[in-house]
Amino acid sequence: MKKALVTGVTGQDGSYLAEFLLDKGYEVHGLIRRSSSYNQERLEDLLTEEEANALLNNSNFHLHYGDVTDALNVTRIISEIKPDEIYNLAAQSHVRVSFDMPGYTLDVDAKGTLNILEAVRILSLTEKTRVYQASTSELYGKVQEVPQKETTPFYPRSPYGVAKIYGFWITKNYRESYNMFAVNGILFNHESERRGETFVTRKITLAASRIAQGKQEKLFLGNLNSLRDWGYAKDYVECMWLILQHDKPEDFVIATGEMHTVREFVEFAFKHTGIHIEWQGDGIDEKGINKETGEVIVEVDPKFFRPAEVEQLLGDPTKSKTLLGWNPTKTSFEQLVQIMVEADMRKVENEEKVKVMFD
Ligand code: NAP
Ligand code: G4F
Repeated sequence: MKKALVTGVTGQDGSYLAEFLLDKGYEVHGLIRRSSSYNQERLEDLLTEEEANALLNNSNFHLHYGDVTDALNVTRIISEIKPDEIYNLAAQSHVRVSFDMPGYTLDVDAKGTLNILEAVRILSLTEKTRVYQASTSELYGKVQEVPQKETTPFYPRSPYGVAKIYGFWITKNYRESYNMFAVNGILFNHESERRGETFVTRKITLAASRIAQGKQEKLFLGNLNSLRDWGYAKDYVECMWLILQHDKPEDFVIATGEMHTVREFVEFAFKHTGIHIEWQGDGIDEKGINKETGEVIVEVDPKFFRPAEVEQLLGDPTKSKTLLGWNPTKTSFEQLVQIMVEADMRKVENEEKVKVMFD
């Protein structure tokens, strides 16, 4: 039985990956942080009762308290498990928040990655343990080429992107220096019903569901023109695994090859709740109006603008399609929006009216 260690197991991708690996027959070890409030919802509440029982009562699933910034702790856990595969998904993953917390983002996203690679080296596991690093399309930032592929030069635009660029290169450097199977998945945005509530897609699907059910009045957003290549997280975790099963350690772009604006995402999400949006005005005065009632339900709030923006991201998945046999469009953009809205319509049914939205 293969053993895998997943850091960031309580996050969107970590929770899907843990399920995926358990289904493949792996013994899965997850790293969780101590928190004053409960942080295991994605491993429990967001799943159906059947799925949650299957995951939490699975004798092949083990949770370890830890933090990737704590090198001693990470080294001890790796020395006890001696995993065949490590998926380093732990990160301060919010781009706007990284402008508020650049130092912390550096510690987790850059030094955290080094701590894992160093532990594998110090413990003489370089021949046994394969390491997957969660790299990101944010590395391309101010894009130098459209679409972006494995050879496109990087130009990060946030403390998050800059910290992740260290993660990318240190992974490649350990591969080249110590002959390790250490690889980067350069993943473009991927979303799901488990997406964190302050990322734009989930913020939109939750708000659209609440507005449709009379539990929220308006949705405030930042840059509506921003373009993203959005895929479905459940499809993307399969690719993380495929990258580690490949015969050669190589870096891969994972994307759909299609991009949409934030504005389009808003239109599709509301459409699935039965509300049709009409846009009026420009720039910070642009408003989304409910066509049937004439009410303003979407407005722009400059507080959600970023000091430096990534205006567009579009990935070229040719390499992963050809070498890994991965299907980038298993779930279409419209299906993704529908899955998220349907889940949030069910979720908000039992909610009280929202009092205040800070983010
Ligand atoms: P997410 O939902 O924000 O999850 C992040 C996970 O990292 C959570 O489990 C979090 O724990 C954990 N974590 C944060 N700081 C940690 C620390 N210091 N030590 C240990 N664990 C820590 O992110 P995601 O969307 O699943 O993304 C997974 C990874 O892929 C991240 O590295 C992200 O940067 C990268 N990525 C994501 C996308 C995307 O579109 N989703 C695209 C490209 C790359 P808590 O639950 O305790 O906060
Ligand atoms: O959903 P977002 O916050 O995701 P972003 O910044 O693209 O980052 C995500 O994808 C990366 C991969 O490319 C990951 F590496 C990263 O960890 C994360 O998962 O914002 C998407 C776009 C941005 O251009 C943002 O300016 O939506 C725009 N936006 C407009 N209004 C908003 C809002 N973003 C957020 N979070 N909140 C808004 O109100």
